[in-house]
Amino acid sequence: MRTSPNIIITGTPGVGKTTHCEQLASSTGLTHLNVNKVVKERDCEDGFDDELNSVIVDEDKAGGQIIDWHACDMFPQSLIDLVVVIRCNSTILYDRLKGRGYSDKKLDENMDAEIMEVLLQEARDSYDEEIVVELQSDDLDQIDENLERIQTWIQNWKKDHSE
Ligand code: DAT
Repeated sequence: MRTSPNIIITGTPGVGKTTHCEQLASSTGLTHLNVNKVVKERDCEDGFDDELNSVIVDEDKAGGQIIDWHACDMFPQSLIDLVVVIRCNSTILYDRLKGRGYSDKKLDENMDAEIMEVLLQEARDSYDEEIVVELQSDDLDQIDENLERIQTWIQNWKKDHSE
């Protein structure tokens, strides 16, 4: 039985996943699991799903992982309490990705993914609709609003799951 929730923060590259996860980890004490880093460190492109799930299951049996990745369908529903899909206005996202030095091809792919709501659809296909929320991250005020909402959700989850 988890005493802290496991939360996925997903969305197209550049929407603000890591920014949200880092701030949430510091304000709530939950663990920021940057899957990009895990994948690189463990070189686990093969047998990927098993490796990743074992990280979540083993590293902290009490839960409390904030999973930061641009995909979400490999984590079983039984391990996940909330899926946050971060969204971004496409003009703003274009500037952010351009600023990262993405190639035109990579830019086009990611812009298409955001406009076509690929990650939102993946989340809705993979998890119960009541645990999937979509939050906008175009400006700094929206980050603050989102963080407040997620923090309140975490507090309520802990209250509901104590005793
Ligand atoms: P991701 O982890 O989804 O790839 P990120 O957190 O690294 O995205 O953010 C990409 C860049 O955009 C980074 O320079 C921070 C900035 N950013 C993210 N969300 C923002 C927001 N709501 N307002 C302003 N800047 C934001």
